[in-house]
Amino acid sequence: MTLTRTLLAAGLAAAGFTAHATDFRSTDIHPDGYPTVDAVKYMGTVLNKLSGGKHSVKVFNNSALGAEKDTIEQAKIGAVAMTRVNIAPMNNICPTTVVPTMPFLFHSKEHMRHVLDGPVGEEILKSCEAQGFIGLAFYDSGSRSMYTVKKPVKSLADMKGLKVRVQQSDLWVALLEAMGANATPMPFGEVYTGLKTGLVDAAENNYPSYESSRHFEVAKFYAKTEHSMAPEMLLFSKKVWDTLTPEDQKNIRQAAKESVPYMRKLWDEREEKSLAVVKAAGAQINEVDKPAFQAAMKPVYDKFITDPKLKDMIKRIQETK
Ligand code: GTR
Repeated sequence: MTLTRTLLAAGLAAAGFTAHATDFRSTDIHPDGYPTVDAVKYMGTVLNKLSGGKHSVKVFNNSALGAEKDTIEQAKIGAVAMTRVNIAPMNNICPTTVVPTMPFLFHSKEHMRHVLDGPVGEEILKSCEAQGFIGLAFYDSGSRSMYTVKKPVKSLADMKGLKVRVQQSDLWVALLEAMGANATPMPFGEVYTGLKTGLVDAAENNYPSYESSRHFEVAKFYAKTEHSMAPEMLLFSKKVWDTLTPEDQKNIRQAAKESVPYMRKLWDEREEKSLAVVKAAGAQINEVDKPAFQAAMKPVYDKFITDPKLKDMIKRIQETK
């Protein structure tokens, strides 16, 4: 065996793929019971049935295998078979993923689901193949809003000079800068301490992550900017994929597809539950002057949506009811 083949074989064995193994290893940064974690477990159950017991999925959640940037790398080299990440850390890797990340693009949860279930969603999933990832599905991630430690954000002016943690994506840095803030990219697992020690003044996320990470304990002002509905992605390592039979691949795609409505149900329930938890703990939630935030996003579109293909995708999304 050549060195590359030996390394690949080791990687595939680590990914849970050997002649006898049944479990594909999948990663997630979220804790037990988080909708993304439970949805991938469910996918494993479906896959087990479809494959007559040949394959299933084992989820390593709670950042057991590292932060999202690391697990994306692991999936790329085939050290894990699957990773569930937000679309943001894929922005610098797979260009079309900037599209559903764009600020104020979707006008409702239904609009977002409809688009991602349709041809635009399919095209984005498919386009990541060239970078070594089989896009299996999008999962919900609600809408992301700003939360601050010291004082509430009510208008765009309140963003000026605020040090805001962002996901590790150039688009996210530009987005916050367009709001007048100073963007600080860092992994999710470091945000709690970052907020507590004053390294950052603010972060942004949906209710379930604001709650499960306990960020609400250190940043109690939650301003409903609802600036992005950047979804979650379920990615399969192309390295591992290419070793599977067409039948295996079909089953995996099918199981992932079936986990989407399951995830959405969990998501809707969790959004309500998380909102109740943070409110009961004293989080103060306020509305913002949204049109001002929206208007400030033009430079972000001008900078990131220059490619005609991406322009066309944005147009098709805007035209989708
Ligand atoms: C959450 C998302 C994670 C991660 C996190 C973050 O909403 O589910 O995958 O992206 O946000 O802000 O890093």
